[in-house]
Amino acid sequence: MTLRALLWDVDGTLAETEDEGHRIAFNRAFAEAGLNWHWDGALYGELLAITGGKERLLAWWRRIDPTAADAPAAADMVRRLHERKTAIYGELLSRGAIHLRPGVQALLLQAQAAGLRQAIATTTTAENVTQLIDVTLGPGGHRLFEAVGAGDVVPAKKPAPDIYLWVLERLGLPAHECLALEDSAVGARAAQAAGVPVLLARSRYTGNAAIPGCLDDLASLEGVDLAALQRWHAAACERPASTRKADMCRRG
Ligand code: XBP
Ligand code: MG
Repeated sequence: MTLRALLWDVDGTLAETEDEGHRIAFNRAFAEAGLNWHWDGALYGELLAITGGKERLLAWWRRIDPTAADAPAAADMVRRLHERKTAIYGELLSRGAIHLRPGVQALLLQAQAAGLRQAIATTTTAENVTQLIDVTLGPGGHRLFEAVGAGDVVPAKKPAPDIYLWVLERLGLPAHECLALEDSAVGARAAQAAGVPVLLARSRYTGNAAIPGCLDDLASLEGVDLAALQRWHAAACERPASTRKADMCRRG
């Protein structure tokens, strides 16, 4: 089975954006708005189970004050807070606060040189992805990715498979010819639900709980080369049907 495309998650996989960017930006937006909300690392780790910044904000608000969070004005407040958070995240990026994780750039360039197709499948806001690519890979970095599936382009965020299905459709490839690179349980579930084999590279917020069904479970992509990805992908298709999703490695 030939590996034709790499599908990259963004937050936690390309970079440690959650701690270096998103969490800081959320807290600054809260402070600017005069709210006494503060998400420390432990709380944020818990809240990451809810993907999407706007969805996370609303879920948090419902947890601490359900009446206010369900009032008619709440949606506008969440939208404004999130807009400001996105602007602050952009400022952090442009100040060089966020870096690609070790091994990521080498793998991206190796895949490009070998003619592999690459795409992004993320729940984060599209402008965050554009700017992350600009500041870490330069304007030429955009040529690496044939499709960018991000944020609200699909209604249901990870762990729903929608963003992966959207990207597969753009690439015109079957799921089993792709490999997803993910850092989280929700991300892995999304890719698997779309039938895409997943290689897990744990990030700061992944935790230690087992994440079933991944081709391997790494602490980092440092030192991982394309030949290794091809071996993992090939091995996924050799597994007995009982140990993998039926649609993951259809032959033909
Ligand atoms: C991770 C997320 C995102 C970010 C915040 O996405 O859940 O919601 O935490 O981004 P992934 P926004 O791992 O799929 O890249 O505030 O822009 O939604
Ligand atoms: Mg992620």
